[in-house]
Formats: sequence, C-alpha cells, structure tokens
Amino acid sequence: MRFGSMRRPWAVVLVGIGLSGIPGSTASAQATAGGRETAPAGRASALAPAPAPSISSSVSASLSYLRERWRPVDRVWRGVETWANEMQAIWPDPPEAVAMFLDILRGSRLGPGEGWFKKGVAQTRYNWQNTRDRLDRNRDGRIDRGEFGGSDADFARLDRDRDRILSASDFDFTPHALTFTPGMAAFFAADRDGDGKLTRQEWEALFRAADHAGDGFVSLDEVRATIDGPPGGRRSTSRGPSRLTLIQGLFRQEIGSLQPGPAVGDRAPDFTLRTLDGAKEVTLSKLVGPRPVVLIFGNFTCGPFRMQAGNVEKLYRHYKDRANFVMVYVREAHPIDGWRMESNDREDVAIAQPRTFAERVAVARTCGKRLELGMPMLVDTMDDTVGARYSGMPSRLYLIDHQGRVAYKSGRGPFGFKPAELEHSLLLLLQDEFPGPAPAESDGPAAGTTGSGRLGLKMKN
Ligand SMILES: [Ca+2]
Ligand SMILES: [Ca+2]
Ligand SMILES: [Ca+2]
Repeated sequence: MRFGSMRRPWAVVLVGIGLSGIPGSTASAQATAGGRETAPAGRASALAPAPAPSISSSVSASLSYLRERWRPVDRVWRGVETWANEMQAIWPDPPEAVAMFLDILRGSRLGPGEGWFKKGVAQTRYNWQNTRDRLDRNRDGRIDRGEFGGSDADFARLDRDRDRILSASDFDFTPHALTFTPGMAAFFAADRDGDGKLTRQEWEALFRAADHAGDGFVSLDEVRATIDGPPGGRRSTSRGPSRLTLIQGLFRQEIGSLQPGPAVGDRAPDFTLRTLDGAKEVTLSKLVGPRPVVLIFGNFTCGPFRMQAGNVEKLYRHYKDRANFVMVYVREAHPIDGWRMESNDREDVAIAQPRTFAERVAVARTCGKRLELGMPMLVDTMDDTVGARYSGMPSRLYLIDHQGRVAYKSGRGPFGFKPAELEHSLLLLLQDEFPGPAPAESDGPAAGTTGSGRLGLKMKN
C-alpha cells in the first residue's frame, strides 16, 4: 500500500474524476491522450479551431458538472458518515475490523492512526518493563553490559542509541514503518527496481544522475535536487482509493485480515502449508522447540512489503542459524482488480488476485525471485486460513518461543511491519530461553526432532 501523499484527498479525487469523466471536455481529451492532444475532442472538431479553454475554467466546469451529477450520492455518503459517527459514539472500543469499517465509512484513507491501526499495535513479552525486571539486578533502572548474559554483539544490537546501557529509549519503536525521513527519501531515489535493496550499481547510478555534468563529484544542491525533487515538492498524480474500493478490499481481506490474530502469550495457532515447489508440507508445531520461530507474512503487490525486502533478508541471513524462519505468502493487497496502485504498475507488478492455488504459487515464486528472498516460503490456502488466523494480511511479523507461544507480534502491516523491532525481541528471547554462545549451533529441548539447521526447507524459485 502507498500512503501519506494525499493531503487534500477529496480535491484530488474530484479533479481526478473531472479529468476523465466529462464527455467532450478539454481535460478529458488531454487526460486520455496523455497530454499530447490539445484541441477539444468531439462536436466542434469539424469547425474552425476554437481557443482552448483555460485549465481553471475546465476544472471549475468539471466541478459544477460533478456537483449536479453526484448530489444524490453525496447525500447518501453524508448519511452513512453520520451513521458511522453515531456507531463510534455508542461503541467506543469495537473489534479491529469494525473500527476499520467505520473509519472507511467516515472517509478514512487508512492513515497510520486510523481504524484498526489504533488497536492492532505491536506486543512483545520483551518490552522495557519486563526486561528491566528480569535483568536489572542492582535495580538502578538500567541494564549494563555485566547484567546481560548474551554476547557483546547482541548487546550492541540491543543498545540502539549506543550509550552502552540498555534503557527505555532502546525499546522505543514508536515511529511507524512508513515514516518519511531523509534516509527513506534517499532509499526511494536510489532503489530503481523497487526491490527493497540497494545495490552498488544503484548507488552509483544515483551518483551519476546527480552529477549529470560529469564533474566527478556532486554538490549539495545536486544532491538536494536528486533526492528532494523539484522545488515545491513532488506532486502525486494518485487519486487515492474510493470508499467503495476500500470496503471491497476490507471484506476481501486485501487491505488486511478481519481477525486480530493471537496475542502475546497465546499459543500460536498450528497450521500446515505447502512449500513453493508444492513438494512438501510444513507444519508449524514441528518447527517449534529447538529454536525460536520467526513468521513473516507478506505479498508481492504490497509496495511497503517490497520496500522491506532488504530488511527481511538481512534479518534472515543474520539469524538463520539461531531461529527458524518461515515466510507465509498471503493474498495480494493491491491486485489490478482491487485497489490498484500506479506505483505497482510502474514497477511492473500488475497482477490480478489469483483465483487458484496454482496462480497464487506462481505469483509467490515471482515475488521470491524478484525480491531474492532466501527463506523458505509457504503459500497460504485460497481461503486464507493462516493469513486470517494470524491477521497476516497484508504483512506482519511474529516471533514464537520454544513452547509454541507468541513472544512478539508486530503491529498490523504496513505501518507496524518493523523487522528491527522483531530482532530486538528475538535477541532478548534468545538470551532468555536459549542462553549460551552465539550463534547457537546446538539446539534446545527438542533438539533432533526436526533435523538440520533449516529443517530441510529449501526455497526453489
Ligand atoms: Ca542495572
Ligand atoms: Ca542504550
Ligand atoms: Ca534495488
């Protein structure tokens, strides 16, 4: 999903509809011909060319046309909004899916603090309070190196603000995953193929683009022009989704799962799913025991998930010897027959929602190949059994302990999808339940029940 670029969504929607919806208008002709055609199409074309109306008069003509045309629909939506407001007033704490439904009816475009994102937030057994109670032996309100039983490297990863102690700030993952920062702007500018990973070539291409005169170095203004874009900011051409698109996406579980998923401390619901090559079935409960289990839910048409591919792959590569990783491939978030995204079209990710399991497997394979994900991938059934039970759509992360209980659950994707937050809990879980030298090659209580390091699961593309 793509969010955050729609400051005045209604204006964008109205102008957007106006550009394509008015028969015979200049705006219509320009929009459909990609801007090449300048004369008004239609009835006057046989006569001498009339002066082209200005854009502002076209827009205002479009708006008044729309006002007439859509007045009854507006009234219906106003009634629906009133009803949704009343429901919210009398039902302040509804289930996540109801909260999302009501917010969509009230005009929400799925912003980070709206609908189910308010409630579907991250939970972890290894929050600051629990960790301090467990590890801060001298009760000075901080955990120093001597109080942490794990390795220096693990301690350094946990100490995110690098002040050589663990304190509340190291446990703060408040900013949502799509928070726009200068780092993200640079990443977007450089990741030309949109696979969530920057290669050396992509960095160099960005350098060449900035140094367009070939001076061999880039100046401050060139970097700004390359990363920040033109003065006044980038203009989004996206109309944003309509309420009907979002309602359809909600009930098809494309924008997210209707269920909330298990809570921290709950037993992780067991499941058996097929591997990508269809040759093998994998049962979650058989992976549980010797190591923690990391579950990663995702799908190809979710842009924010693709953006995280580098993070997910690094997490896997750095911890694959200490935890069992499984990706569960779930329903498409942005198929072309649902909430279609221009950004997906640009990145050649134009895919209809698979109708058969074989089709879903094919998309999952393409996903694994394009994003070069090394971890074993399982494909959810067409009725989304696992994605629904875990609230895994469109993307989500879980950490499961050696007893098969949920130790960490990310917030709902895309805003709650934070591999670094899972890594933090994973390090503390390893120290808590699997103490010993890292990386732990020997296994815990149920060692030997499931075989080798990656449990014989190899991804085949
Ligand atoms: Ca202490
Ligand atoms: Ca610290
Ligand atoms: Ca890339």
